[in-house]
Order: sequence, then structure tokens, then C-alpha cells
Amino acid sequence: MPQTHCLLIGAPVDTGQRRPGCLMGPAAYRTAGLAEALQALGHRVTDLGDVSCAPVEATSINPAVHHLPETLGWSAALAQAGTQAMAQGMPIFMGGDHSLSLGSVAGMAQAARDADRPLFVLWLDAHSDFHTPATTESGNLHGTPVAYLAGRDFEAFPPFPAPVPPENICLFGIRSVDPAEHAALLEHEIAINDMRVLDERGVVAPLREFLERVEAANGLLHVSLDVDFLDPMVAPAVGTTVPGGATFREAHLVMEMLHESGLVTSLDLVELNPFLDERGRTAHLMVDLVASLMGKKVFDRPTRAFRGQH
Ligand code: 5AB
Ligand code: MN
Ligand code: MN
Ligand code: MN
Repeated sequence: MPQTHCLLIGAPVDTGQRRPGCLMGPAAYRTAGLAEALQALGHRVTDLGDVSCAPVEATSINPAVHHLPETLGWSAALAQAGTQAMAQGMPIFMGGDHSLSLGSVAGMAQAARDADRPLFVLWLDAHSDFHTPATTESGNLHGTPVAYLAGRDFEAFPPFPAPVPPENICLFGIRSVDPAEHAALLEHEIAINDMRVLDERGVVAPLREFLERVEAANGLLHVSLDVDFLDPMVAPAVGTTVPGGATFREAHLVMEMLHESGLVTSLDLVELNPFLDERGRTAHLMVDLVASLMGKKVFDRPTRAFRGQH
């Protein structure tokens, strides 16, 4: 199995929503043994520690938006840390709430531009996160990163480096979309694999379709894993639970397929709120999912059946 250099980037971001606790995420991943799990699979791991930043002065035209200066600070710092890490291996952002992806994906877009390769984004989430600062009603910026990376107008934020074309974005597992997001999504050709689609088709066929496009384009693939992609029965440690999510096995199958594709170049782990966890079970599940993404198998066979079998 080829060894990957995994660069763990702590992103204790808590300002993209209103329920305190996500700032403990990086510590929870370390406590749950993320680095050790990757090392056990033969990978090289460097923990870069937690990123810190200073706020950037700004105001929004939407009075609901809160913590804009902090979010701008995190975005710039995480984008920079991410682009640097990408030059050495595979960045794994340990969040932190999902507003961190405003920075992490910007960093990956910069790296993709430097490498002259297209960036693809797989968004594993209950939500579409397609608000702009102007349309969000909650004012919680963790509900906005997909709109930013797709190149929508984003007020105070720097223009997204090389916006990701809608056909390179795949939303997977969604089951909660606000009206303003819905209207905007209808105007973009983003692949929307909502839970209704996954109920009917399963996870394998839609994911394979997307991965084939990434492979054909020689793309970089960023995966953003929101804890609420999972059903709250298996992953309770998240502020924004939505029933009817991915099961334990569906989520693992997604990760196993991603591993077999060999296409994933960077990863976000977001929205874990350890304060809401039950004896660390959600943190452990997330670590287990990363292990599957990085090569852990249910039963190791010399050849695998999924790829190439249509
Ligand atoms: B998450 C909601 N659409 O804008 C909003 O958890 C929820 O990163 C956003 O996916 C959820 O506040 C953001 C109602
Ligand atoms: Mn999200
Ligand atoms: Mn979500
Ligand atoms: Mn959430």
C-alpha cells in the first residue's frame, strides 16, 4: 500500500455557529488517536498543531451575520496553512465548525491552480451550505462555504482563488436545504445526491459517477466530511442534527470507495462538538472513518471488486 504523508492541521474554529464546543474538536481527534490510527496503516503523520489567527476588521450588509472578522482571520490563516501542507502531502483539517472550509478549500484551490489541475469537491453533509453572507438567516457562516468555493458573490471575503465549476462539486447526503439555498442551487449544475437519491440508488453508483469524472480530468479531490452527514443515532456529537442520515456502514462504504479510487488529496473533518458526545463515540467513529479512507479494510483481500465492475 502506498504510504501517504498526512499533515494534521488543527482548526479550533467555533465562530461559524452559536453553540460552543467545536473548538475542542482538534483535541478530541488527538485524544481519539487519529495520528496513531494513520500510523498503524503505514502512513507518515506530521501534526502541525493548531492554527491561530487574528481577526480582520469588516462588517456585513446582513445584520444577522456574526463573527465576520474572526471568520475572515481563520479563512486567511487556514488557506495559507493548507496550501503549504499540500506541497508536502495530504492536509487533514481537524475542525472546528464548517466555516473553516472557507479557508481550507481556498487553500486547496490555490494549490490546484499552482499545479495546473482542476479541483473537485465532495461535500458529505446533511446541509447544502450554499448560503452567501447576504442570504443567511441564521447568520451562521458555517452554512456558507459551498457558495464561496463555487464563486458566488461573497462581500467582505477575498475573491475565491479559481472558483470550482459547479460540475466539479458533489453534494452527498443532504436532507436540509433552506429556501434561499434551494433557489440558488437550481441555478447551478451541482450534483445533488440528497438522501432521497441515496435511499433509491445506494451510495455506490452516485459516488462512482463522480469519482470517474475526477479521474478522467486528472483532478485534485477535496473531501469535506461534516459529522451531520451521519445519522445522529450513530454520531450524536454535533450541534445541527438532522434525522435520516447516512448509516454506519454507508459512511464506511463511501470511505472505502474513496480509498480504492486513490483520488483524495485533502480532507476536512468538521462540526464535531465533543461537549455533546457520549463517551467519545462520535470522535472514535470519525477516526475510524478516516482510517477507512486511508486504507483500513473490513477484510483484506488481494483484489477488490468495486472498481471496474459495472
Ligand atoms: B453545517 C442552516 N442552513 O444556514 C443555516 O452544519 C444550517 O455546516 C446550516 O452544514 C448548517 O443556519 C451548517 C439552517
Ligand atoms: Mn456543513
Ligand atoms: Mn451540516
Ligand atoms: Mn452543523
